[in-house]
Amino acid sequence: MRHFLLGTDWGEDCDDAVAVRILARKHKAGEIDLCGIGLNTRFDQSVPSLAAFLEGEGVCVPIGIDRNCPELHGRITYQKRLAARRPDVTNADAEDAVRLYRRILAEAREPVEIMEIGFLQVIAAALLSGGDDISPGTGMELFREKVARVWIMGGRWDVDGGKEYNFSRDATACRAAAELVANCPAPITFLGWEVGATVITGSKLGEDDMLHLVLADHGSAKGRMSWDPMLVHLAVIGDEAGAGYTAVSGTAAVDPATGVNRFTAGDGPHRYVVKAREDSHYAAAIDEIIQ
Ligand SMILES: [Ca+2]
Repeated sequence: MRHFLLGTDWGEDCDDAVAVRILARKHKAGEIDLCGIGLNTRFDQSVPSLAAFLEGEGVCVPIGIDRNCPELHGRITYQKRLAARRPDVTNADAEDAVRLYRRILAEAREPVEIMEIGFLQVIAAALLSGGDDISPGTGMELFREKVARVWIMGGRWDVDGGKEYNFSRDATACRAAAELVANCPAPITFLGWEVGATVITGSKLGEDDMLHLVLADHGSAKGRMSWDPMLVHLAVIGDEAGAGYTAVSGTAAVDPATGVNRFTAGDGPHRYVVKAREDSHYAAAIDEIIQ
């Protein structure tokens, strides 16, 4: 059994919800162990809406939230309907996400893989953390001992000097992406913006399906680009070629001031994926899981 942590910017975009459904279905089927979910954005209804969504999926997974993240008031669309199902839950009920990451890694008896489909400040802070009451080990020690691979939806790898939202939204996002990519002792596979932008999933859900309502509330009732679902689907398969991609190996770097990413091909700890199949192949695979 493979064990996964998920980091998500659950909030503005709805492709995170498609990704969470994939993981919930795989977890419920006993195909993977989803150990926890860390929220790297914080809106009024972040935790209650995610708790309601997970409950609707029939799974119970620990939720953490970045307590240092300023409360955001962006274009949130689908939290309100979900949060109404769990009026008993507030953001204060979730553990700090960095502590959640440290705790899960410290307690893990088998390797853990980390998937990130949002901003990287939580995983970067966990990596650069010092010992605490959870574990005397530093984040670097915990990662070296426990983290087998990191899977990241982020960057743009089809052009030199690509720039993508998860690495560049603000100064915190830029710095975190640079720190994580430069220091992570585990290998990283990136799925970039260019991979998911033309793959549409979620158009075949039933009218009453909770995920359909999420997509509809977002204005994407006919489906949404598939950045996050493609990343988690790739991670769950666990093999780039097996998931329908060519992997380019080398060393990635992110500019801490701008979030611009670059890649030097060759021997190195990083890979980014390039689609080896038609878009319809990935869309069909994901739609089959989420229906
Ligand atoms: Ca996301």
